[in-house]
Amino acid sequence: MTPSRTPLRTRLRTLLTGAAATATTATLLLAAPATAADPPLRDLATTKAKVIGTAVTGSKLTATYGDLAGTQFNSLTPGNAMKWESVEPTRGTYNWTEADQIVAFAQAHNQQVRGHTLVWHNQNPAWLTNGTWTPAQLGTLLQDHITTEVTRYKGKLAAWDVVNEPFNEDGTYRPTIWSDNLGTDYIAKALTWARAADPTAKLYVNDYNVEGVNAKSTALYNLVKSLKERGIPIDGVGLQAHLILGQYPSSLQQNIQRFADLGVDVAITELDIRMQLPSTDAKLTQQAVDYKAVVDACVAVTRCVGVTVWGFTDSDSWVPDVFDGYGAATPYTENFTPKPAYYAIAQSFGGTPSAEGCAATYSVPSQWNTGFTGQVTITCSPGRSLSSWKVSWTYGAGQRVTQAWNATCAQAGASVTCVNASYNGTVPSGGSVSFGFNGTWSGNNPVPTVTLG
Ligand code: 9MR
Repeated sequence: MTPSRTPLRTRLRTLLTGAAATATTATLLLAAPATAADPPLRDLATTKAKVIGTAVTGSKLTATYGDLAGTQFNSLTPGNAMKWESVEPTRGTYNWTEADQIVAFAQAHNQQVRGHTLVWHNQNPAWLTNGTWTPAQLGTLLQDHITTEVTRYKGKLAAWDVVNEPFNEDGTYRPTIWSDNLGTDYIAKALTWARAADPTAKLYVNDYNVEGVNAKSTALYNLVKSLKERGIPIDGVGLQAHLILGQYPSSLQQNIQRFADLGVDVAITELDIRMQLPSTDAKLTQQAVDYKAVVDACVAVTRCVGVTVWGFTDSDSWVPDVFDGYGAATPYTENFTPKPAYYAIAQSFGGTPSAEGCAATYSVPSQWNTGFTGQVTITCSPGRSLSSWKVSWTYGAGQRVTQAWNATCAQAGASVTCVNASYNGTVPSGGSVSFGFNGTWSGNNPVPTVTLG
């Protein structure tokens, strides 16, 4: 079949059937988002016995943000909602609204929840940090806080980040309101109180810059070792993984393995990989390599339970607020387009790499008694491109392609295969290419599933 202009007869029919045709196209485009991997990340992760999680903001869990959070991930971490300043802004007055909302959303979507976080030096309520307390009073306040919050969600959470960020970079204990007043054994106490309030939640110590083997991660290792020797309840370590483009810690898998060998689980709890803005195709490609390396390391170690990204879209990331000129750290753009990093995660969990980041959609712009005009659009995400393409589908109701333009199509039985013309094989990063065809139908004209590859 040779490329040609749309015949006059077809154009007239397009005009005549315009309203119905527009509706058909709109429906098809809505029903067939060109941007999601198939299957979703959570299904892929499950095949590797891992969880894929994201930090979320409760108020955003509607529309596209809610759809993606619910369908792509099987674990949620409240980004801020369970922190002490959020749940007890005034002494004795609790606000569980956002935390409850996130837990309810997770239950409705068959997701785990990681509680975050019970003991930290940040995001404590002003009444606590500005108060004057004896060590004994602080101990009681902390015990009450842990007991109240853990009891509220007893049996509902998979895990708690009980203690957050206890170490300095050199592996010494960070001076905080807790270590200064209660000594470093506040960690053992916090874990013991959490276990008493919910015997089923896995209890973690969580920190950043502990992804590779270094002084800080060795301090965490020694802490866990001594807690276990003392019989203090400790189930896992959280490696936050707030990384910088191109600075993947090459000893990550070895580090995960040494904690596993100690007898605790490991979770990547806050993964993001920031870059200097603006993002470019080259940076997004490097970011995908880095994301894949992190997820691969988790997949390689049985006791690594999974990976949580710290916000799944760039519009919900802490990075631009804190690192001037940096951003684009998550797997989705601000407009919810999956980035190469998204497809890299999918690939780590066993997704197919072919044409990843590009997708084809089939629509029927016009249709009349025995004929129709079809259109296929191939779209690539930012950072992904094609230099040639082949699209195929199988008709389910006896349709036949009679003529195509901007592609060379062949039909054998019900199977149609179309390849690019000499002049339109390139689908640019973030761009699209379309081709059209005329066909015949009778009875009905269902939309086939289209494969790009
Ligand atoms: O994502 C959180 C952001 O909205 C808050 O402003 C910030 C305040 O400290 O905390 C962010 O989350 C942090 C997490 O709780 C612990 N590890 C570092 C995260 C990024 O700062």
